[in-house]
Amino acid sequence: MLKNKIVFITGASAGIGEACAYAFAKEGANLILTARRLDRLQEIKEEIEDKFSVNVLAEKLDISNRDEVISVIKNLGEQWMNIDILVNNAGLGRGLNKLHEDDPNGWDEMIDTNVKGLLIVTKEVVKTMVRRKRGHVINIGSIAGHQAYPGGSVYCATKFAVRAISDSLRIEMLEHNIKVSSIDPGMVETEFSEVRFYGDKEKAKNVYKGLKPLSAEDIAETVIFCATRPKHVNINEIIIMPSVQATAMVAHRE
Ligand code: 8X3
Repeated sequence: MLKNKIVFITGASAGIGEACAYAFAKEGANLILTARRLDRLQEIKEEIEDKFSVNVLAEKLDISNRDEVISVIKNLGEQWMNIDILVNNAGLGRGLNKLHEDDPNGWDEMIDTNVKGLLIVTKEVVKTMVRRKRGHVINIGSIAGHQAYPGGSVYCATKFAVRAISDSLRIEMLEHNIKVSSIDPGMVETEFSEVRFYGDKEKAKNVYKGLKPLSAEDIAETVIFCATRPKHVNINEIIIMPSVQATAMVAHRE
């Protein structure tokens, strides 16, 4: 079902994005992998092309740079322009501080990437899907788009925004035969916490202490599930949590 499809993935150099790249390649899809770290993307490209007989295009892209997004998508060329599936995965958290003690620079990073970046990538890719009257947008949201928690005002706000964007877009796309899904995980062990705590590995490790979090592969599997439903079926939204986590703030640790 995914064989020879073209899948565009943001934030593909690590974590959920990278796991999605391997999962789609395993199904025979061709991949446009984008991220800021081109060296990491090149390694992933080589390994995937080695292992699976699919084509991979690696593009350096910072989705918070609007001009860069427009230019990369505009210049994809004949072979790559007919994108079937967009996985909006790139995103980050910065800090877990009370609003009145927080660094506004982190707010800019989160809003510029998680919201404005996702918007411009979606606009540019969806334009091409609307022309072809086919496509599927899969957004990686978060439990933080359903529940606010202390220290999460801006991160949660960005993920509430992603949820609103998915819901609006789904309505707009009905007449264009384009599906919109959102996958909203709880704790997934990736570089997420390390980035959130500005490289503090100890703090990051503590987030997952005493419990088994989701893996990036668990989420990639869910993305593939959404992408392989029959034409008349759409998964609007999936909230996926580790079995030992009930809400954004409540988890059982051994
Ligand atoms: C990340 C999950 O619970 O740290 O999106 O907000 S959480």
